[in-house]
Amino acid sequence: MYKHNEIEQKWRKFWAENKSFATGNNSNKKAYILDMFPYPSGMGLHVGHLEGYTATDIIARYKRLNGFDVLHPIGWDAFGLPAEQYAIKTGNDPEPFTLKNIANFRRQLQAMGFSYDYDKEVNTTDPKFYIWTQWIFKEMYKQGLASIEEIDVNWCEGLGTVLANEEILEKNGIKVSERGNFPVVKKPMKQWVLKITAYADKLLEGLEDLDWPESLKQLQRNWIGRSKGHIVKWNISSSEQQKLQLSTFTTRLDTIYGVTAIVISPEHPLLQKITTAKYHDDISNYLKEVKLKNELERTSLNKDKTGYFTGSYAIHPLTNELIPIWVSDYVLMSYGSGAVMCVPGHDQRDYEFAKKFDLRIKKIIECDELPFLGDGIHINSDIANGLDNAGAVKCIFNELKANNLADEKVSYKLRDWIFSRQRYWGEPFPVLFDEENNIYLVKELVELPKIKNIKPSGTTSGPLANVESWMNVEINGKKYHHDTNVMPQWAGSSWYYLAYILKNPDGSYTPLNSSEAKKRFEEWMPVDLYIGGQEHAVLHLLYARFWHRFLFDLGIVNTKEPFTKLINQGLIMGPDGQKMSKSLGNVINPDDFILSHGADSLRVYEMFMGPLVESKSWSTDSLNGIRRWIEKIYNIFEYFVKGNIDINNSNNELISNINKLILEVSENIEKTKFNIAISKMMVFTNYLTSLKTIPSSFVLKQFAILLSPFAPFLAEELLFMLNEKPIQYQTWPYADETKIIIKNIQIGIQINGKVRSQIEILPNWSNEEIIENAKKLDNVAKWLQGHEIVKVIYKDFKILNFIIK
Ligand code: ANZ
Repeated sequence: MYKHNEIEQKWRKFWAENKSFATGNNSNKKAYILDMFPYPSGMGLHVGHLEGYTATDIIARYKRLNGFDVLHPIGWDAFGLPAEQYAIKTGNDPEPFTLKNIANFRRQLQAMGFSYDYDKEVNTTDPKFYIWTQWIFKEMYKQGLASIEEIDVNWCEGLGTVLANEEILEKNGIKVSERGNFPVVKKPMKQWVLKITAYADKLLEGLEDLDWPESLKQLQRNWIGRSKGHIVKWNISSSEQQKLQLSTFTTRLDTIYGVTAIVISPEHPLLQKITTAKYHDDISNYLKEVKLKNELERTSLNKDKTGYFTGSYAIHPLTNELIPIWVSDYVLMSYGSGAVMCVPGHDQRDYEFAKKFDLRIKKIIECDELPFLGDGIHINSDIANGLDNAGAVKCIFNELKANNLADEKVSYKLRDWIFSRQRYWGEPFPVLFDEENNIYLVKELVELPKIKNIKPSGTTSGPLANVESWMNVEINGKKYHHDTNVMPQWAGSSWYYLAYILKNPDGSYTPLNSSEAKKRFEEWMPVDLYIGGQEHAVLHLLYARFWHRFLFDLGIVNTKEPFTKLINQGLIMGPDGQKMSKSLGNVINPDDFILSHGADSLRVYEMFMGPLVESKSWSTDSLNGIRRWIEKIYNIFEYFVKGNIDINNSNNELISNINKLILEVSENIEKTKFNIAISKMMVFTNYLTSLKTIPSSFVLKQFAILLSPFAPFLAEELLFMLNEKPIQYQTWPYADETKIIIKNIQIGIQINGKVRSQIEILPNWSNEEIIENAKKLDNVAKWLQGHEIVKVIYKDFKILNFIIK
């Protein structure tokens, strides 16, 4: 009788004792199969983790059986807010809490039979790990990519910290923190900033060759938001003596003859200077109003436009017309130059703005109706008349450039990465400040001090500010202090996939900047397959690509990109079709099902639910069905092994079927179509139940190995029943295609859509052969006689239709 608990326990023990999944080191074929490592929350693993982790595990096991050295590691993204909040709430240290959660996660992963090499386990909160996170930071600092800046940051009072743009959501037009849904406001603060913008082009270009979902690449492109355009410089008329100039950024230089206003951002540094006395009060009231709005509210197309005239005029560089300068919050200071040339005739937002404030609307491109946003023949445009967009841009740019009034410019939506968090549970910065706030890099590890009681320490510094003994350092009589902030959670996850490669069985790490590291990276990088949730489309995946590209530029790693192929697993929804959440009470706990149904059933079920990338709803009924299939496999083996193998009884059909199955399972694993691979195996087991005897156990052995990536515990037990060696000593079965019996295929033949006959064909016939043979059939020839065939419609092995006249 199939007893999953006994079987699973037995093989779990065997694998651990034998280090069955140790990273291989004998083959010149290498495969690096990576999961997005989990944040070890107090809740334990959820079924979504298991979906992605089962998928990579199937590939890892398949690759091993195919003679690859496989690196399939796991670790813990263990710094982070929940542990910190828990610690604050309970007055505990986040470290033991985190370690306890990790132990629980590890137990769950082992229960699922994932073939991780636990010697490679990493933990971002381990000083041996984060000394290298700090090292990368220091290298960035040396290269001018990390600096302290006073900037408008996203301040979240509820969390007591600054957040990156990527950590903020818009809910009903209000900015809130992704974690906890607390309101977020803008506030100037001194922060560490990483210049990811310096890598914008490299990050864009690097996307091209990646085997990633196109939609995900597009998300990253949009996030980087590269626009090629022009800066136009406008002299301000009232300021001849001061020679004030204002720059606008435009992607439509061709429309410059349609400009009827200049609109600047409320944060523009020239605003005060150019506002005339008459408009002063209006504008200072307006600025107060604007402070309360967020970016989305400001720039949405359908939001009512607001703004004020400043009282000043700019001189049109080509026509010398006086152009009124307005201020409006639909212009953002953080993009382009913080000022736009307003072309109401040919831009939607400018049109709405002009309508609201009665500005002139000029038509400068041939069209029926304004606003017209497309390309066309330019009119009312003096030197650009008769030209299209490209021609007009060129001729206008040459004219302006000659007078030094325009430049080419590329703008990015991407902002630099704010890298300070006012928290405790993170990597400390490896720096010291002297009393003049000069920065010194610390050569050694800067270890996070233990604190008894984590308390936020106000608005500009983190809880570390409370630890005076750690904060203040005296070296050779000179006083220094540490940074009160720590790094964001994204730091460790930006390079952890390299840390696995550096991790040694004795727990040490080979130095990231050593020649040994370089050699190992050359062996293992890039990651061949990375599977994880869609929620990391821009955050983690952009940061990790940035750090990796930086390490490439330093000569540390040998590839420009870290992750060659990436798959986003689909969401597993609750039984009610809704996203699982505590509040809906539809969360499925894997622990319960491992006990009741077994890990193998759970693995196979999650892979059988549907295509990996699609979202699907949980159904315990279907899980029961899978459990019955798993049990059936066990029973089939037991039946044959107990005396129903008859060597005198050859069966070509069985041999054909298993060889066909080997082809199908291999192909569908390669294509990550695991649900299809499983259904093929189901068809085969149904066939097996129809047999009284089989000629040898060889077929059973082959089947057990095919099953092993999906249901590894059962597969080990089946091999054991057959007296065969465990999986780690086996190889993937070879499909002997000469043994596959090809059955003829029937196709219906239609004449003008009416079925008139049918034909039996062989799968290797060409389309021409099929059509020619069909025409010769009596029942077809009869109908075709005396008619002209105007069209032949043939759908692969399904239908053949002659259209005749
Ligand atoms: C004149 C113009 C005429 C524009 C026209 C568009 C159409 P993308 O493509 O997203 O880069 N713009 C420039 N800086 C801005 C800022 N700080 N805040 C808000 N809008 C700004 O958009 C570039 C266009 O967005 C620029 O081209 C500018 O409007 C506006 F028929 O200039 B355009």
